[in-house]
Amino acid sequence: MKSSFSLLVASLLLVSCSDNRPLAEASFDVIPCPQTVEPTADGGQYIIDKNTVIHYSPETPDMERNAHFLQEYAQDILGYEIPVKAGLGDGGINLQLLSGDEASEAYELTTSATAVKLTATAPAGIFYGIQTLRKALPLQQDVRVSLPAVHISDAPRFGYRGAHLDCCRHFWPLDSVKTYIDMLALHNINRFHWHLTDDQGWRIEIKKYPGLTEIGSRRSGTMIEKQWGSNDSIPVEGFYTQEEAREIVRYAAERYIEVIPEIEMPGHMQGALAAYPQLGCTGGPYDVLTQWGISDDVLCMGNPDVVPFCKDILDEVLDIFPSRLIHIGGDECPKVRWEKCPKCQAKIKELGLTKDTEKHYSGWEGYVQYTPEQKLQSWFTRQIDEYLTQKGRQAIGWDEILEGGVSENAVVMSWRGIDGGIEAARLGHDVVMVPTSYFYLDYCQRKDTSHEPLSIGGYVPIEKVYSFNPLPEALTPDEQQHIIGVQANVWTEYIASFNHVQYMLLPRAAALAEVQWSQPEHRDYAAFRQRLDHMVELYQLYGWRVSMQYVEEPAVLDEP
Ligand code: TNX
Repeated sequence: MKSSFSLLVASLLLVSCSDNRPLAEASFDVIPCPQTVEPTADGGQYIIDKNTVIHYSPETPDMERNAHFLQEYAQDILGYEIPVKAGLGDGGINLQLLSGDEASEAYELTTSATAVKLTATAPAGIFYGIQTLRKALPLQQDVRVSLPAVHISDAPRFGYRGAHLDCCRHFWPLDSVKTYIDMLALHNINRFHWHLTDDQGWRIEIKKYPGLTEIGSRRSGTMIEKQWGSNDSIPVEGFYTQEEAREIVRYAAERYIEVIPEIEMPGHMQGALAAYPQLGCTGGPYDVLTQWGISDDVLCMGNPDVVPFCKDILDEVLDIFPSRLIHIGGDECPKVRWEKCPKCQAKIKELGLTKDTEKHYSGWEGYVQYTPEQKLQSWFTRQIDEYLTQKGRQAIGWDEILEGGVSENAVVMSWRGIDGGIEAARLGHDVVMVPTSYFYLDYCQRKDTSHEPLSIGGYVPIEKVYSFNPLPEALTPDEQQHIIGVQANVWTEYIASFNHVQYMLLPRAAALAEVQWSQPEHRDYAAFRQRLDHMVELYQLYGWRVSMQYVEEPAVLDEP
């Protein structure tokens, strides 16, 4: 009797330790493609089953959080919980922080019959290794998972891997911004460029100037589709309190994403002018714009209160955002008011600004002689640049900041093609490449737009995003060192729902991720296309909207 009882206990124990669920295969054909994935000699694959534990070491908050991210991803994908334990183990999944370069984003991942070993010298590297594991898992619930025996050694190609979101033309609540950050994290993106101020809405609380949000964050309506002069009369409002912005900074940092705030100056400022009309050349009154496009009304350069106003705003911004780079806009600043404004003209005289005799790069217009007004903008930007430098930060601006002479320390974001980036790199400035024709994700994905949501126009299918070469051949290898990375922008004039944001981002973000992360020798659209199916299924698992252009209307690209 006794022995049959112990037999029963023993067999019950056995049942509880063995896991008879079906076995599904993982695949390391993930996006972005890692640097090297080599099969290991012993051929022993690792099986994730109910005995698997996630171990982590050392017991730092970052590593504990990383372990829980992996647990959460596995739960989402496989439908069961893998326990997490502090301290390394002999077997199971081990997340191990090694001593070494704490700024490195590299990781190594080795699987064997008894263990999965993920090592890095910084928690960020562990996080990217976890993303790779996550994307390798089969999208099947309640299965054991067989991980192929491999050694992966991986690191990003570029240090700046960005994505931008315009929260001014349409306002996105905090939860949507967090989901956006979740989407970036899945793509190993590490910079979130948060476009917070514009003509159509000021979206960040500045305590010294409450009018910026009390008045500047509200517009009375929005033009209907592309009918200029129309107004749907539906009020649009919303802003982030400083506390909420800090919450986003924290949320992003936990995912190894730095938030780079953008405060536009001296143009795209009509939201601010609506509240503080004395800072414009005409004195107003100004409304928060209800139309898209570029306002002629910009900050008055002859008004001595303008630079202190901008510095005060930046003081509060710096307090919220710890990023080294602070985006100060600088784009699309018409000069028509300055040309007529007595105060601006007096300033030009005082500064002795004259039209240049030489020709310089000037965006869409090619090479032109800089005007005194362009130099006036440059005089303004220089002061802001110096101020940020004094505070231990660095200004980044759109490529218009080159016009009239770029200030000493600024980083240039090249959006009007890559020429601004080339020019800036030659001048010794760091550059982020964001050319419209590859990375403006507000542009349409299909040629046949009959079933597409209304968009600003353009044509940027996923194949085009994928085809970008970030290092122009026109630059010498030394100059190429100044290209610190690549970014995509999501401007939201014609994007009024967060589902639509997702649709514009996905799956083009997958192509972006390979441009940013993967080595050029691995860039092969056909192979990427194979990897993409799994990625899209993962998007769908999370309930994110995806464009099917890549299946339904594959693009044939013209020769570059
Ligand atoms: C240009 S990119 C702009 C934005 C618009 C965008 C629309 C840039 C620096 N300025 O204000 O939203 O085009 O694609």
